[in-house]
Amino acid sequence: MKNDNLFALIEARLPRDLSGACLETVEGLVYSRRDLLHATGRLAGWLTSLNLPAEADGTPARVAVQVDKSPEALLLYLATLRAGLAYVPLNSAYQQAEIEYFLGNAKPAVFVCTPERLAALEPIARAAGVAHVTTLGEHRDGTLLERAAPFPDRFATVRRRASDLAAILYTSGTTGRSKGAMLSHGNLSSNALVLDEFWGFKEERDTGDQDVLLHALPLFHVHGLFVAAHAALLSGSTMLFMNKFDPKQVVRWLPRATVFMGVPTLYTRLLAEPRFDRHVCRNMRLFISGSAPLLTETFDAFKQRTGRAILERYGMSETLMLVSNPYFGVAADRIAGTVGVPLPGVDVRVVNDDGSRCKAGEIGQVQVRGPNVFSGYWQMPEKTAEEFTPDGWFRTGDVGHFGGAGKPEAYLTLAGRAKDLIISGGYNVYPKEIEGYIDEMPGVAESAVIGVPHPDFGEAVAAVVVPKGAHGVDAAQVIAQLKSRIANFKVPKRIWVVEDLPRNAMGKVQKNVLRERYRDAFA
Ligand code: MLC
Repeated sequence: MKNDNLFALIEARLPRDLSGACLETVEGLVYSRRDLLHATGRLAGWLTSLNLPAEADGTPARVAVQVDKSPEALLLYLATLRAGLAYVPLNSAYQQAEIEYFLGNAKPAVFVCTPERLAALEPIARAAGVAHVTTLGEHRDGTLLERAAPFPDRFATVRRRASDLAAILYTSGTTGRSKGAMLSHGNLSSNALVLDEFWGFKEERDTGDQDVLLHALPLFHVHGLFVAAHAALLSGSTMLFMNKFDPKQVVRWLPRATVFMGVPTLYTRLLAEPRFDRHVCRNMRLFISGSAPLLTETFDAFKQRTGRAILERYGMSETLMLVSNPYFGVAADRIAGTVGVPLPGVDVRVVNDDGSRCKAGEIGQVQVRGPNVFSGYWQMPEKTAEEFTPDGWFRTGDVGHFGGAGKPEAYLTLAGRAKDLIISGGYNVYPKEIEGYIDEMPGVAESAVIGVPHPDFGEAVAAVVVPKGAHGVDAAQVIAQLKSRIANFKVPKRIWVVEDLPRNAMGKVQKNVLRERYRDAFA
């Protein structure tokens, strides 16, 4: 039987000579392909020794991880796949109450956190029934590596079918609670293989050139964990690994790189660096942007400064990558403001409310079907059913149009969101969740959370709050309280206290009026 485990695919692609670097940190550590195999072998050996039972239906045990970015965090992800278990990455900004929810929901058998957070998080993990709690620090410290050290370097990668669960990625929910998107080995590998060709990694390999990917994104989301890391691992590229995005460091290391992936905020911050220029980019063949809309002015400024056209693509946790601007062809084929064409093997349609296809230029709902699309939300069958059409297409929640305004008909332009979602610096934030926290504070009658244009984050979270009673609301205190409870990127950057919220005839809060009113708040 063929092994559809994604790690088996990575192994099959390894060159015969394992001594080459697959990962180098900017601090000077070098991990060869042999190091990758051995370290993931030991970690997978330790995980396997725990005899973690699968669910009755065969769903593998889960390994939940909230650590800072480091090469070992990536190795832990790969080892989890290798051991046939399911990986649950958690944003390092999440606070205790958020972690409590994720552990209670995913019911992992193993939880890995930073040494610093162990005291606070271990009781929460135990209360959620987690059997094994261990730690991993940013600099190879913590108990995880000690536990794995005695295990052999060799490990036979566990057999998995394409439909078997590989990872659960939590995405914020419209109703406030996060949903776990279940991704299979088949989802991950089909998407990685398509991108390998579509973005030219295969061609570089075939012509004997070696790509060097500068990896500066976090490791707990689709973009950094899957898109960037899989591209490098499958193509035999070297990853230049940065634990945190720092534009000065990027400028320093770019001359060694050929590919960079980022959210738009990374590109605007790079443009703010005076030393970021054509010379620094001289070896670069590709800059990719995603996770949030790239402004045409950023695309243009980047092209002017570097001579390179950023390739914008479109994806989400539930579908991985579905649409991309082209790599091959002239750079002019990358059209600013569009997210490009459906990837090979991925079906994308734009439909009216009645399900009929929209004409070119006509705005409708974007839906997708293909081997990249997840199997559903973890233990939420009703929610899953709602998000798929009766004929099996996933409703992305985005609205857009093919063609129109002089653009080729194959190109998709996103025109907005059907769901009330804010994307701040590449992180998704659902207003409902934040409103829930604000509304339960004493002195608050109600609130409306909105996204407001922001020069650095694209959109910033902001809140409009109506006080209850005579004492009013102290905006600074609301912010301070939120900071102690939820991930910092979700905390409103501004709060306006008002007497009442604008409502329509049906009594619904008119967020569009608020967005318009505060549009220039961060200008
Ligand atoms: C940090 N801060 C943010 C923020 N990131 N505020 C709003 N939005 C964000 N995204 C705030 C912190 O709360 C803090 O505020 C202050 O900035 C400094 O924190 P920091 O941690 O030092 O920030 P920094 O390192 O500068 O982070 C900025 C960033 C980061 C842009 C590098 O946000 C980032 O890495 N974004 C990438 C997200 C990503 O990978 N998305 C992929 C999703 S996958 P205070 O007040 O506490 O000082 C996906 C699918 C797909 O969407 O298609 O790719």
